[in-house]
Formats: sequence, C-alpha cells, structure tokens
Amino acid sequence: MIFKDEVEIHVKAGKGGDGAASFRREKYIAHGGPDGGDGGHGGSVILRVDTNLRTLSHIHNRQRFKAGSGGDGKKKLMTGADGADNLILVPQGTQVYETHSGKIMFDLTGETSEYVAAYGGKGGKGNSHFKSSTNQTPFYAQKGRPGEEYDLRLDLRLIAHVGLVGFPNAGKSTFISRVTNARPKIADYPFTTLEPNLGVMNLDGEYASVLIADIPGIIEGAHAGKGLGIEFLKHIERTRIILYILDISEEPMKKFEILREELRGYSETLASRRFLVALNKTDLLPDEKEQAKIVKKFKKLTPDVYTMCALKGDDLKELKWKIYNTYLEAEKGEENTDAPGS
Ligand SMILES: Nc1nc2c(ncn2[C@@H]2O[C@H](COP(=O)(O)OP(=O)(O)OP(=O)(O)O)[C@@H](O)[C@H]2O)c(=O)[nH]1
Ligand SMILES: [Mg+2]
Repeated sequence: MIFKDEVEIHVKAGKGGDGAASFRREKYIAHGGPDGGDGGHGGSVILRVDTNLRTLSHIHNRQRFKAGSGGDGKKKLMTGADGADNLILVPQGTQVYETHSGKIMFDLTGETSEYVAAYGGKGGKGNSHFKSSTNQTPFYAQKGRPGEEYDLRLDLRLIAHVGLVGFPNAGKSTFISRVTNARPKIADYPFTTLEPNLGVMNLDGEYASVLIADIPGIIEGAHAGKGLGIEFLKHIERTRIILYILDISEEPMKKFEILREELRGYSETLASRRFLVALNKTDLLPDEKEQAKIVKKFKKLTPDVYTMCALKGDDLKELKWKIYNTYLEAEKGEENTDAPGS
C-alpha cells in the first residue's frame, strides 16, 4: 500500500436550473396568468470523513468532482429537480486548502466531520414570481445561478502512532510487512522505500488500532539534504513513539548515534520523543554472546531494546506487545495533559 498524503482536485458544484417563463393556457384568453415553475438547486460537492480510510490513495491527482445540475422549472408551476450531491470520502485528519491562495479552508478532524467544498447554484425563480399590479404577464424568469468551482489540495498529515527510523536496508519495510497489513516493496539495496507506507498492527491475529509508518531510510547528513532528505520526517512528527531499526551486524550503536543526531538536526522535539530500539538481522550475528554485548550497551541508554530477525519473523511478539503497551501509555498521558485544569 503506497501512502499518498497529498492530492489536488477540482470541485465543481451543479448549476441551478433556470426558472420557466410560461403562461396558463385557458380557452378564449390570449395569455393566462404566469405559471413558470422554479429551477431546482444545483448539487454540492461535499467532503466527508470515513473512519475506515487511512490514506488519500483512492483519489487520483487532478481528479475532477462534479455535482449534478438542477432541472429547469416547467409550466404549471412545476419545480425542477435538485441536482445530486457528489460525496467524496476522505480519511480523518484531512486538511483542505485552496490551491492557488494556499489558504486553509477546513480541517476534517472529527470522526463525522463534513465540509461543503462547493455549494450548488440556486435555482432561478419562474415567471410566476414576477407578476405585479403593473405587469400581469411577466416574460421574465430568473436564470439558475452557477455552482461554485474551486481547485483544492487535500493534505493528510499521517497521524501514525509509531514511526520507523533507520538507515537504508536496515529492514524497516520487512518489519512493517511482518507486523502490519502493509505490503511495501522490500529489496537488498538502499532507498528501496521512496514513499511512506502505513500499516495497522496485528496482535495475535487481531488488528489493534496502532498505526505504524515506514519511511525512507535516513543517512548521515540527511538534515543537510543528503540522501532522500529528511523531509519524510514530517510524516512522523506527530507520532507518539519512534522505533529505531538497526542492523545488529553493522555497527548498530554508531548508526544509532548518527540517527539521533540527524533527528536532532530536524527537530529537538522529535529527537526527544519516546523511543524503542529493535536490533534486526540477528541471523547475521548468530553468536549470542556478541548479541548480548550489544544489547547491554544499548540498555545503558534505554531499557527498551529488542533483538529480532524480521526476515524470518522471529522474536517479534514481545516487541509488538511492547509497542502496543507503550502506545496505550502514550494515549493515556495525552488524555491527562488534555484534561481541563491540569
Ligand atoms: N539476513 C536478514 N536480512 C534481512 C532481515 N530483515 C530484512 N532483511 C533484508 O534486508 C534488505 C533490506 O530490507 P528492507 O526491509 O527493504 O529495508 P529498509 O530498511 O526498508 O530499506 P530502505 O527502504 O532502503 O530504507 C532486504 O534484502 C531484506 O530481505 C533479517 O532479519 N535478516
Ligand atoms: Mg524500506
């Protein structure tokens, strides 16, 4: 699943139907009274949150969304039908910007948030409305109003709970494919991942509500623009937990220090976020004493160090539960800080 977090769309609401200009046909009277009905209202284009969605990848870039036009009014005071709305479902957390001005229009933060992106045009009034004492036979009927039309940019700031950080080739994508429903590309060369992947973690066969984000690998100098750059860190800015994934057979402590330094270069808050460490590829360092030595070094920095072999899917269970419990703790901490008066 490729995670797409930004997409431009064009929305065009329906035009209102025209009001009718017509007159009652009565025997022996040249012009009966005006009986032109009103035009129907144009449909609107509406954005609505669907909590089952996690990405914007179901929307094509530059896709056009049109709502239906209102029907014209008819004689005998018949009102035209209203145009159908066009409903676009988006994930929770989608922000709507006006493309040209860059102005934010709406933030679909709630589980039931809805935003009318383009209002349909009003239907025109039929000539029956324009009869007066001086004009018994008005030929004028209102035209329907055009619908609103905008270029919009939808921006989903991925609100993953756990962000994977590591050097290229460390096994981040292998890990996310083992523990979540995501199926990213995995290959034996650096920078395989070019776009973030998002997955929902499974625990004992059930999907827990923990979202994990796999981002491209980070190298030394990334914050100064090396490699794929550090811009992908924006995707994990709002995560609660960072999981460093390190190749245990390739100077993991040194790599870890470089990664921390790069994160610090990007944002101090991100660098000081709660973190866990996973030492991957234990099959490449089968000597358990060697493994224990490395683990011991990391334990001086944090108690949350785990070894695993993501390739074979070994030793993942304990880490998964740790991730889950840390996530629950972080959620709770958040509630507490949000509580009024605290
Ligand atoms: N021996 C061994 N190889 C592994 C293990 N986990 C992952 N690999 C291999 O390491 C290579 C890189 O794995 P990826 O999951 O693509 O690594 P990544 O961290 O996502 O890399 P980028 O996307 O380039 O940042 C692949 O060939 C994997 O099969 C492991 O536990 N043991
Ligand atoms: Mg990858």
